[in-house]
Amino acid sequence: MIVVRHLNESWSQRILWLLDEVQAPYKVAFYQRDARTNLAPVELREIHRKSPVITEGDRVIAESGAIID
Ligand SMILES: N[C@@H](CCC(=O)N[C@@H](CS)C(=O)NCC(=O)O)C(=O)O
Repeated sequence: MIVVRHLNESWSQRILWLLDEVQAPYKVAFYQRDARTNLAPVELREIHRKSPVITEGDRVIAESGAIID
């Protein structure tokens, strides 16, 4: 199943909207920006440097355009 690695206040919100629109099954893993730097936490950066990113098993897909395609 697709897991949306969702960073608060980020473009990954668009991926949640898209998956809802196409009624695709997915789960959400939530990540919070660092309160001081506003950067993504290390747990997310270990998967990919930027949000949005989705995973499905071992596959990692980053970049909004690639995810939407
Ligand atoms: N070109 C990328 C842009 C990704 C991007 O700028 N992500 C920002 C949030 S919208 C981010 O991950 N910021 C947290 C950080 O840099 O640590 C895309 O469209 O996916």
